[in-house]
Amino acid sequence: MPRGPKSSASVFISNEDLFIVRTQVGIIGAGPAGLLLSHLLHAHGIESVVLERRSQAYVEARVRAGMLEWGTAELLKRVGLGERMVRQGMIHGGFGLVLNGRINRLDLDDLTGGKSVTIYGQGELVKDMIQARMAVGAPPLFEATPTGIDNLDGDLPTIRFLHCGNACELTCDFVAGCDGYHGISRRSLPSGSVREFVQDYPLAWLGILAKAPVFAKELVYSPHERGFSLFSMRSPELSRAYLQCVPGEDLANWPDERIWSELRARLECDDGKTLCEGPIVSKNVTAMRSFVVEPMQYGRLFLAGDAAHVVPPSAAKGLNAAVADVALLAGALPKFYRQGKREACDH
Ligand code: RFL
Repeated sequence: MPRGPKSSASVFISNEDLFIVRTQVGIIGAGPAGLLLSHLLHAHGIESVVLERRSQAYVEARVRAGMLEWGTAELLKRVGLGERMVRQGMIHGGFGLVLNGRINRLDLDDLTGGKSVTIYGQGELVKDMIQARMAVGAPPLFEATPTGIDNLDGDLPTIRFLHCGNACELTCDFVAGCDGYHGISRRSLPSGSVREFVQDYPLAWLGILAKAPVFAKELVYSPHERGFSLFSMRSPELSRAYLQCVPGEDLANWPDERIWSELRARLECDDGKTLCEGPIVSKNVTAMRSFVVEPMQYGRLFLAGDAAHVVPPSAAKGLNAAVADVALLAGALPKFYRQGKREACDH
């Protein structure tokens, strides 16, 4: 346990139906940012409580990122979260770009001096992180819905939340807002305390996950007159693919046959390779948005990951940026506990 002004345990004190919890860092959101932050803080001897409004099954089943940059994969291995990723993830040393009916390979390994990327589903990573929290007796509190954050300017901010019908409070030294773009953390900041920049794009992505063998060993990006398309994967037997569509596209207009026929039209080249079809197990439409807030801190609240910035999924960047944010924050917070000054972790 670090020295410093507060090193209190995370305790539940039941006061009739009001539960009061005290911890060092209150983390809102059990996505990659919140779970990794909790893991990294634990390694520094700093206690945290993760509040997640959804169920464990829901957060583990969310189909989102798949491409982990080299730096992200290296960090996960270094901090003991990479064991299954190393066994099951797919290392890609390049990707294909369809131009003039041919797949042109860009050799990432060659261009970056060996910094290949790892294909490993966000849901799998979230499962690994939850297991790691459970292994040390600090599981996230699922189905806990924050209703407000008080005293962000003071020494002891408090997160009010509902859990199993009970009104609860989590009092902490710091709050980490890791609750994504739609979360409560950023909305709890006093108006005018931060600046927000948003760019919505006039297109969206229809994403599918299909139990179908991959048709290419690496990702294939295809700018096409019918609209952009990307072929990706989660394993050799599980294909992931995206089609550019209009924002708010109605999935009812996209039966499976139309999706496969559109993917074939946009992705297949003159090389004779054909897409393998299979049952589509997930379909969704994702808006394309760029967003950033600055600064990412107000008083004792730090924003991290999608709560602070969003890049369109085409960049394959959001999860990697979330990991970078919390690595930085987890490096700064121990300074507070060593020096006893909040300014030690200002940015
Ligand atoms: P998350 O993952 O949104 O997690 C936030 C968590 O907070 C919970 N929550 C709340 N909890 C309590 N109280 C509230 N009021 C709450 N409000 C929300 C949510 O339930 C959730 O569990 O944010 P985090 O941790 O910052 O992680 C960010 C990443 O999820 C995101 O940037 C990536 O998924 C973006 N992304 C990709 N990133 C990559 O680095 N590589 C990729 O290949 C990649 N592909 C993608 C993507 C995102 C996509 N979509 C669907 C947006 C592909 C797609 C299609």
